Amino acid sequence: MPATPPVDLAAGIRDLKARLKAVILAHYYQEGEIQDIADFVGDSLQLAREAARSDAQVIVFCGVHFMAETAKILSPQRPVLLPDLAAGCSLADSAEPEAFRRFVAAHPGHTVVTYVNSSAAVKAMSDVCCTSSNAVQVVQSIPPGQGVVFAPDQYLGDWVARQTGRELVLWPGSCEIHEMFSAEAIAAMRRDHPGCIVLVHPECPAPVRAHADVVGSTKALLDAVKAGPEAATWLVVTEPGIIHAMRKARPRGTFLTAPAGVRGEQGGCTSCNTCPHMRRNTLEKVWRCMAEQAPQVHLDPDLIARARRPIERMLAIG
Ligand code: CIZ
Repeated sequence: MPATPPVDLAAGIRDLKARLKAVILAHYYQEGEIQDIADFVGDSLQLAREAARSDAQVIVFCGVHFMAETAKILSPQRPVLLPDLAAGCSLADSAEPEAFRRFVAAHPGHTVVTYVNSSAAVKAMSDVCCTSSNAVQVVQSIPPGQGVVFAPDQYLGDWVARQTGRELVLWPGSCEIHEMFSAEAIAAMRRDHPGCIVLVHPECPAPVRAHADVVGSTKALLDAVKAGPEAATWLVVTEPGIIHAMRKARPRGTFLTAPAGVRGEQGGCTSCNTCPHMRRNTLEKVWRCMAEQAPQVHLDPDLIARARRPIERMLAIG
């Protein structure tokens, strides 16, 4: 018989957290009310580090499946709860493991750099992982002249190639949210809000990035807001969940969400820029997964061992 959630879900979650000796990790793209009950809020690199370092008995991962898998790979002995197992990722899904195996085989001798937004099976075929926070550093750590395959995000790969001056063989994947932003609509918003500071995630295509004052990972964009003026207007060209942390950092700031739209078209919809996978998690599902200790992420131990090496190599790079 399913348990009945308490009226005060946040208090119920705090109570279960103490009973389970759990740590709650939440990604910046989660709903604000989930970020507010978390012990740590961060990007996938920060959360991977937190998962590895925490001595909690249970990890509750409020994010999408590949992130919870990464936590499980780094902490295989501990249960990793994901409030909704169906919280997937269009980018991770854009690299189907068998097709990826053939792609890697077609580029013998290349170092395979894989964005953590990928399945454990794809990580297991990689030499080193990266996140958007450290992708440039990871590619720079590979000796010049060495061929590099970069997967699965072609736009992040293109940005990294330009930042490093390296030629990268790009897997043609993308994030359905970041790919949707419209360069023309962003230019129009800049005209409507003179002086606004445009923050763009590197998963966006180059014509969108061309409008940016700052290009960077969620953490880098948040750091730019923290270092910026108290009462600026910011145009945020990434999943708008990050605005919760930005508003906390700069309560007098104005945060505008960028419209999504079919690329090349003017205008677009400001709710299409919200990741439907991230938003599958709700406060009630967080409470329920803790109450029932399910659903959990399960991975084959052999896959864990193979997927762990590229993640550890990334963590060692810094
Ligand atoms: O790596 C992550 O956490 C994602 C999905 C975006 C970012 O830039 O932090």
